[in-house]
Amino acid sequence: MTDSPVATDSTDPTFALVVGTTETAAIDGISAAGANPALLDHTPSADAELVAYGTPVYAPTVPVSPGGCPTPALVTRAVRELVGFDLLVVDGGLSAPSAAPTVEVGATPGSDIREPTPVPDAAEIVDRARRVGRAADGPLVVGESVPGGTTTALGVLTALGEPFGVSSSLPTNPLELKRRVVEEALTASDLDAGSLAGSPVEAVARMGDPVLATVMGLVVGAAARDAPVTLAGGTQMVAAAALVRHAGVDHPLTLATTSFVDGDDSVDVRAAAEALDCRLSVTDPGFDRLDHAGLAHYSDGVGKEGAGMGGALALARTAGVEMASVRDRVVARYEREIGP
Ligand code: AAM
Repeated sequence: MTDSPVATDSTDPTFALVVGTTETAAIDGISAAGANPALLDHTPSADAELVAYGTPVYAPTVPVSPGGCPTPALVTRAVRELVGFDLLVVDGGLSAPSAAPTVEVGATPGSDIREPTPVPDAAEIVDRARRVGRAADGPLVVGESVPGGTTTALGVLTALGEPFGVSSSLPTNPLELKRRVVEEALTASDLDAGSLAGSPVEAVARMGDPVLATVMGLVVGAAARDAPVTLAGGTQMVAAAALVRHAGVDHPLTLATTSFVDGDDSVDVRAAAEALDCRLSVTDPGFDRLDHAGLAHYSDGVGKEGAGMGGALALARTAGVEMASVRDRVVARYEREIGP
């Protein structure tokens, strides 16, 4: 392992972006990963199109938060234009069509976690994704887009008995609401906190979302071929790391996130990474150096992470690309896709 911000070796990484949905996102006030509730379902499809093509194709619009914070997929795309990484979009349960070429692992949209089994096919999804992770080339960098995903991550962490909190796409994390939803989900699934510590796949099936099942499988597969693995994201990737550890995998893992997650007072991502034996890489894109109203939302704690942004920024650093170049490219993308 090197001191590089991402886990890599001399070969080019595969950047897997897992995109999907959970009906948990429809709970009022739980997510800002879309301008309004009707658009949340389109966010993962749009994020995949943005990273693949640089522009929405079937998706109606570039995802923004209700206040106008642009999707982190813009940042991942900007880095891709500068670094040129290989992209593998995996359908982790999309509910709207995406024009991005996708790999199927049998995932369908996740139900609300207050249903007894929101991801009934979790075992099959994990197994298929494992085979994809095993077959992919080079180091694996894996990111996600699933609105409501921090709530399902909290569900999984709770079922596993892990004490870590989760972050949020909202500037003020609705943690009370999330805890209440997770309590109701435990009751609906007839579980207690920690009762699935020995059954990670069941923890995703009963308390999680199909994206987490897919990420878990990809990582287990990449670990089996001894590839360097980077979890590109924040606290949802903490839940993925917990699933992998509870599956008995002790392969080295890097968690590559943004300074916005690291700076989130509602959660201690450093402690979580350490407890799960993950190397932590934090990158600050320096948006506060720009006088840009859209990107300034990040400095205000909106968005924070998603679509593999932290891992993409880490890849830029590894490739020797200055953050100033990344910022220029993000602004150019923003102006083309959203406006001046
Ligand atoms: C993904 N696309 C996004 C976005 N995310 N577009 C705009 N803003 C975001 N934050 P929550 O649980 O609060 O919904 O946060 C998780 C979501 O936010 C995920 O979809 C993640 O990729 C990010």
